[in-house]
Amino acid sequence: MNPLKQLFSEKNLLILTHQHGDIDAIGTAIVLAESLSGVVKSATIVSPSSVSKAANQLAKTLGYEVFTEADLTRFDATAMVDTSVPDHIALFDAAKLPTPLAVIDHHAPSDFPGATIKIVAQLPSCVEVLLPHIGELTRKARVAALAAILADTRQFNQATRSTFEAVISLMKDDEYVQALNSLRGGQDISEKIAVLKALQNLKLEKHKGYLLAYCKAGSFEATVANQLIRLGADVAIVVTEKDEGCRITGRLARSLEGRLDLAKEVFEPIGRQLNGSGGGHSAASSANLKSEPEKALSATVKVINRLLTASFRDSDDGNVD
Ligand SMILES: [Mn+2]
Repeated sequence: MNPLKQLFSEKNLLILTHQHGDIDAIGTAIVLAESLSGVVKSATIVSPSSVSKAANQLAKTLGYEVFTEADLTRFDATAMVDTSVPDHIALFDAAKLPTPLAVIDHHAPSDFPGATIKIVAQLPSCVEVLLPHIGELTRKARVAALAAILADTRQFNQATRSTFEAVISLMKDDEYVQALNSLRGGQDISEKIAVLKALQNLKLEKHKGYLLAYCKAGSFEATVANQLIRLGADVAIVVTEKDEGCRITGRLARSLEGRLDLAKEVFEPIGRQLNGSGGGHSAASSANLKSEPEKALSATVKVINRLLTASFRDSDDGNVD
């Protein structure tokens, strides 16, 4: 029996994602729930505070309900997916999560505390970390896994050779088409408005042929940043105001891969500098900060300017009007 099945045998399992669970987080949760069916007593997927519309849509299509709160006393085991730091689980206290606790994650650094088992690797999507640790997959699990990979690799933009190998093993029948369909129609009008309105205050800078695009958005900072990359930016930085500060998110195009690490060089230092925490991946990273959004944006842009200027010494830089 594999370690996850052994750990969770006969348990009432809480599968917890980061707050506002996205398609990769919820997709991974579904793959796990499917693979433990018949092993656990019950499996409940919880995305603290809220769940993204697209992820909720995927869950519904596959017959799963995603809860946004939970009574912890109902569970006697936890699987934490796609979450590297305890302050990304909002209303929950990491120290009070039911044990045994398995942490399944693809962030760096991943230091979620109290893990009984840690299944962590730096791969483009969280579901790719889980796949080698579970057996034969159901059709639902294959659709969920493909959707998670499509979403977190930004439709294969961040894919590696092993991503494609995983994808091939997941395609048996019409799973890929189902996964693509499940991603469509997930964006609601408020998300589209957030993207289009954010473009009104978009700023652009050029560093040796690379374009840095940044702006403030009302909401959906990750979607806005992804769209800026699609439109041609090499780096996109987007900030939104939150209750006690702001959330700032960055995305990198493949053109700068290996030359800039958003998590290590930008958002982790910014997190320390501006009373918050930052992390993620080299090409997709974010920070929650107790700081004015404008201040956070200009501090982040300054760090990136410095890094880009340092690695590409030539002139021909500056604002683009
Ligand atoms: Mn993820």
